[in-house]
Amino acid sequence: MTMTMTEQMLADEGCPAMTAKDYRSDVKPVWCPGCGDHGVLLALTKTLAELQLAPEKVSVVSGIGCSSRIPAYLNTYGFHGVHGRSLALATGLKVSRPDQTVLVAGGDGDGFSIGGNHFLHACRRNVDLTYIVMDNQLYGMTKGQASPTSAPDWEKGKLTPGGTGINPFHPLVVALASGANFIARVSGTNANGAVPILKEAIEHPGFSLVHVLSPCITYNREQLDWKKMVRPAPVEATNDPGRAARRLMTDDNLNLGVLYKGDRAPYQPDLRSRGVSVADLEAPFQV
Ligand SMILES: Cc1ncc(C[n+]2csc(CCOP(=O)(O)OP(=O)(O)O)c2C)c(N)n1
Repeated sequence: MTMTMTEQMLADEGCPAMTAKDYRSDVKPVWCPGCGDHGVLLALTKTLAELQLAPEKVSVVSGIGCSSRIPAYLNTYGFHGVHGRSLALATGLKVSRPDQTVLVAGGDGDGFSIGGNHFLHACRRNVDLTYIVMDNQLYGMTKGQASPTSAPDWEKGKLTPGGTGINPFHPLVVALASGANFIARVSGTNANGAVPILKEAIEHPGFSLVHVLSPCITYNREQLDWKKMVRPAPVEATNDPGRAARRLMTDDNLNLGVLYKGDRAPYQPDLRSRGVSVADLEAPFQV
């Protein structure tokens, strides 16, 4: 495969390496000061610098929400899609452009409510994507409604003053049961701690879920306590889905690190050998 201009420059002797700053666009984040998503942005730029990926070889796809604004703040390709459909977009992109490193980002509402069905099938298909979910256990952008990961007794939800009374969705258990190939959790308040895990997730073939505890200081200030409550997972990552299932079923949402690392082969259809080109696929949509 021919090198892109940046790759060629990086390969040339004496050319300075890409730094985290090189992956930031000049758009200033609109997130509230103290929002965990700032930490994710920083961790992501540091990870891309560690991997020395050429920005034009990386695509970041998102849905809708505060967290889904992240592609605008990066100097890579980006697609700010519609609510809950980031994984469908990213799947299409990766199967037609396997040379791209495709990252998907968004919130718990985007990924587990409106996008819930896509989440199940993205895990099942196991296309080589890294899905970063910034979980603040609420809908931030629409001003603090309960989400599928809200605690049942969280009484400050704008539409649920008495709490939802419903047990939260456990994205990691669902991901494992649906076939995800890599499952990890990081904290949005510890960017440096997130870097090696994001790196491993990007490098691991197949569908990788990185669950981020990303506090929303505006609609649930108590989430700032997560910083004191999180801990490294007490056991090493396993590649045994049965053992991972037992661990995840008792996971209290506070264990950080790689929790499951599977070895399923990613789904990557060879469109060319089937005689299907991107131009063929696009043809019916030409206006
Ligand atoms: C089809 C559709 N339904 C509803 C909305 C309204 N809406 C925008 S963002 C959002 C939820 C965002 O929550 P989350 O994904 O958790 O992200 P956060 O803002 O907390 O980062 C909703 C319901 C929309 N934009 N489009």
